[in-house]
Amino acid sequence: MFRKILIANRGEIAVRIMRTCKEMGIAAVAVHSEADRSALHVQTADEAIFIGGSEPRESYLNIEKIIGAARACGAEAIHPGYGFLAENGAFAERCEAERFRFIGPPAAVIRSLGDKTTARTLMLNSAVPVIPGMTETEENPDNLAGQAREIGYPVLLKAAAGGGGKGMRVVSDPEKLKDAFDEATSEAQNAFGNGALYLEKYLERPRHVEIQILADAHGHIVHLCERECSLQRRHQKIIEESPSPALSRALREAMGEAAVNAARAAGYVNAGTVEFLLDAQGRFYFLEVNTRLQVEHPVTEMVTGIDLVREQIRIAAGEPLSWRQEEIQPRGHAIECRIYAEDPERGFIPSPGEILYLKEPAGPGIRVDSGIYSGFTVPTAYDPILSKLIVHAGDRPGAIERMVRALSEYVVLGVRTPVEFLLEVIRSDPFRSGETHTRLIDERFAGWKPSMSRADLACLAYAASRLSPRKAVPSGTGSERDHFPSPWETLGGWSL
Ligand code: MV4
Repeated sequence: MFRKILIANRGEIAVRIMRTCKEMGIAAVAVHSEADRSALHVQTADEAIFIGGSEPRESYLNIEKIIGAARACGAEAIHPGYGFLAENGAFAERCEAERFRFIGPPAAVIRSLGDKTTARTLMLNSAVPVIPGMTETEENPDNLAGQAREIGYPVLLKAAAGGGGKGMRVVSDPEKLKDAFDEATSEAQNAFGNGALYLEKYLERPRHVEIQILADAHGHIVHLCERECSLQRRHQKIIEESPSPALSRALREAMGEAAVNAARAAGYVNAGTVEFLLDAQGRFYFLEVNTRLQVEHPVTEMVTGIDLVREQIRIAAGEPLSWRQEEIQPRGHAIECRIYAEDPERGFIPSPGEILYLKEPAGPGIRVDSGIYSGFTVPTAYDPILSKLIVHAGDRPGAIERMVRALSEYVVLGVRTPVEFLLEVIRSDPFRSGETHTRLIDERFAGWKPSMSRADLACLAYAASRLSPRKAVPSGTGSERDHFPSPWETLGGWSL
């Protein structure tokens, strides 16, 4: 087993990975940027290495800096977390070339699954149901009209290098095909440096159901059931759960088997997620494979009792899977809410800044994967995720009650969060009845307003900061020790 792992990431996921390293007796090394000098992942690590400026390109996205840090500390393996370099084939390749074990799939697998048309072709050849559509990209929009007619309108233009909804356009009639193509191709070119597009049949209001898989280097593959991720806002997942309220035991088994076939077809090794769209008739279709640990992995950990990071590390070290398929039985129900520094009153724009006061929920069946503490300044340079709140209970109604309690206990002052919004969604009738689909949030909760005014919240933040104990001040920053900025200074953009 490895003695030392470098974690090429930041925030809550870096802290999460370090926790498993500790339990396994493996030293965990953090890397950090300028903006993250006092970040929680730096304080949690056994060792921390400064790798550069706050801009991701200068630090967390910089392959040379990461490799240099791994060399400097003598790490044997690198865990990429999610985002940043996690699905970068060149990075995985470089790790292997430098003799660091990459904790993820082989570079060639990352590359082939990263190309959506290649992935579709792989699945078509392996008894995995695929959304009707093309398996080659098309450069000339004039050549698409015939394909679109064959597939049948409405069709969806997608970027071959895509994911996350960028470079995607729904086209409902032939007249609009050319304009949609021009928009989508330039969006894809800007986002991925690759404007190649293809067409799929557009499924209306599908559910997004994904299957977690684990594959070891000895040809064993298991699935860890599904996560229901249908509640999204503009392609950003906000609530995830397992099991999915939409799956029967038979459908779970069929989708699990399809996911294992998909992994086998791709030559997959390590943890991965096979995404499917599920239509109202219970038909499911392959969407894509995510070749990383996902943000929402904890709901799977809660219902299966399996530590996915531990399995990732064991697999990367060449050990066989710890579990046979028959041993993996989901128990109870888990729900995750993502807590971002974002302003629900202003279209969920990022709301970075100093955490003036923090009280995280606790108690039976509650897990908080957090990357912050009271006194930490959430940087502007990165995705503003603060934490994930995960609850586990015997059944779905129990998990909903528990999530209501947990969200009600959660207090974050100094930055805006969606806690109140999430409470309203979790308590809503469509959520309670499990009628979740990918457009529910945009259709039912558009124009939502918080009950408390910004001025009231600012007063609360001020009072809380006077009542709270001294803020944690990281060592080595003595000059800041005597300065306790008042909330009126640090509330920055807040207008009273
Ligand atoms: C689709 C679709 C409907 N039909 N493909 C959005 C992100 C990208 N990875 C795939 N996405 C979709 N692909 C076909 N053929 C609808 C979506 C989609 C969606 C998918 C999952 C979760 C939320 C979504 C929200 C809007 C659209």
